[in-house]
Amino acid sequence: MEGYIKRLKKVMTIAGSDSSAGAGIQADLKTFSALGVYGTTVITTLTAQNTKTISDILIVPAKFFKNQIVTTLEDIKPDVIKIGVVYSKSIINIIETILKDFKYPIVVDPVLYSGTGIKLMNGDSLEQFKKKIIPLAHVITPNLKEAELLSKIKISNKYDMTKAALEIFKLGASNIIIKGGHDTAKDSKVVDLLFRDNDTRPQQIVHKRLDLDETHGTGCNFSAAITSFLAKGYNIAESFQLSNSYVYEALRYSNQIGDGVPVTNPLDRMYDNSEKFKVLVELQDSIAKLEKLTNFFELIPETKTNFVFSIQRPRNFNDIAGILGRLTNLGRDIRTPNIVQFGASQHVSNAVLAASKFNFLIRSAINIRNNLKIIKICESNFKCASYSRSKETKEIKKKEGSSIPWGVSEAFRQEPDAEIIYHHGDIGKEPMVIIFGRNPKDVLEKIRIVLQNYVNN
Ligand code: PXL
Repeated sequence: MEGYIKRLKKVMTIAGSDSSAGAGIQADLKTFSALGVYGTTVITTLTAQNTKTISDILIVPAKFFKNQIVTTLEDIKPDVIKIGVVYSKSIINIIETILKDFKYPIVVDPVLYSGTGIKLMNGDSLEQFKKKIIPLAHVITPNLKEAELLSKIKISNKYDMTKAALEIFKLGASNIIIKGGHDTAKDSKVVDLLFRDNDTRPQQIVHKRLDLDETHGTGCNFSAAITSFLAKGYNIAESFQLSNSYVYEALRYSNQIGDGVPVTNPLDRMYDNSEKFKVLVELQDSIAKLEKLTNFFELIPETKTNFVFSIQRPRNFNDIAGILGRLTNLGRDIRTPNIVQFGASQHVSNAVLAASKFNFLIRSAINIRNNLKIIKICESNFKCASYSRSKETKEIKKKEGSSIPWGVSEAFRQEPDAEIIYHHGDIGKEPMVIIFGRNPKDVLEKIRIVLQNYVNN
C-alpha cells in the first residue's frame, strides 16, 4: 500500500478569508493547487468583500484560532508555512508562541492594506508584528508601500529600496523580496529585488509594466508561489524567478469578475494545460481516420497538408496542436509523420487563430489543394469566402507569417459564417483552400464530403 501513496509536498497558510476569493486564503489555495503542493488553511479573519471594497471583518476568536493551528500541525507537518493577514495582537502572539519553536521555513507576506485600500492590520498591531512575526521570516515579501511602513524609509528609487531592506534585515528577516509593482510613479518597468542574508547587493528582475492600474490577489499569489517553490525544493533565488514569471502570467490574464478591480487568474495555465491531452488525442484519432480515406492524396497540395486543433481561447500557435512535418503525398498514398505536437504548425494554426476571433467555436482546420473542381464542390456544399493575395499590402507581404491572418480576416469580414476559405495564389504562391470546423471530427466530415464529390464526378 505504501508504494501507492503519492507524497505531495505540504504547505500551510495562516491568513484571512476573502469572500470574493481573489486574495487571502482562497488565492493561496488556488496557487498551491496550480503549482502542485497540498495546502492547509488556518484562518485568522473573515472579510466580507467584493472587487470594490471590504464591508466587514470578523476576527476569529483566539481560542479557536489557536486550535486550528495546533490541531492541523499535530497531524499534518508542512514543508513551508506562509503567513498573510494577521490583523490583531492576540493572533500575532499565538502565531509567535506556536511557531517560534518549530524549524519550518516561514514566508511572511506583510499585508497591511487591501488592494482596495482597507486596513488589514489593527492600528496598534504593527509594532507587535515587527517584533514577533518578522523575526520568524525566512523570507518576507513587502510591496513598496509595505516596505516603507516597515522600514520608515520613503522609497522613490532602487537606492531607497536597499536602505529599506537594511532596516527590515535589522527586524530579523533572513531574506527580503521588495516588489516594485505598486509603484505610484507608474514607471514603464517594474523592478523586483531579492536581498539575501544581510547582503545589500540584490538580485533583480525587471518586467515591462502591464497596462493594469490595480489588481486584486497579486501579493497573495506571489507569496503563495514562493511558498510552493520553496516546498518543492527550489532555493530562494530560483523560487524568486519562478514565482515572478508565474505571477506575471496570472496578472496578464486577470479577469474582470466584478465592477471593481480586476482579479488575477492564478489557475489560467492550469485550465489550458488540462485541455491539452484531450486535444492531442482527438486530433490523433482524426488523423488516423484521415489516413484511411481512399484517395485523400488527391487533395494534398504541393506545400503539403496540416491538420490542427486548438485549446479553447488560444493565445498563440503554441496553444494549437498540429502535425510535425505535415501530411505528404506519396504517389497514390499519403505519409504522416505521426507526431502531433503543440506549436507544430504555423500556417494553418495562424488561420485558426484569425478565424477564432470572428467565431470562437472554430478550433480546428485543414488545408487542401485549390483547383476549379474543388472550389465548385466547396461552394455548393458549404459557406465559403475567399480573398485575393494580390491585394496584400507591402507590409503584409514583407512580414513573415502575416499573410494568412490578414487574408482569413478579410474573408471572415465578408462572410462571418464561413466554413471554408480559399485564395487563388499569387506569383510564386500556391492557391489554397482551408476547411474550418469546431473539432477535427467536424473537419473530417467536411473532407469526406469534398472527397466523395471529387472522385465520383
Ligand atoms: O491582497 C492582500 C489581502 C490578503 N488577505 C486578504 C485580503 C487581501 C486584500 O484584499 O482581503 C484576506
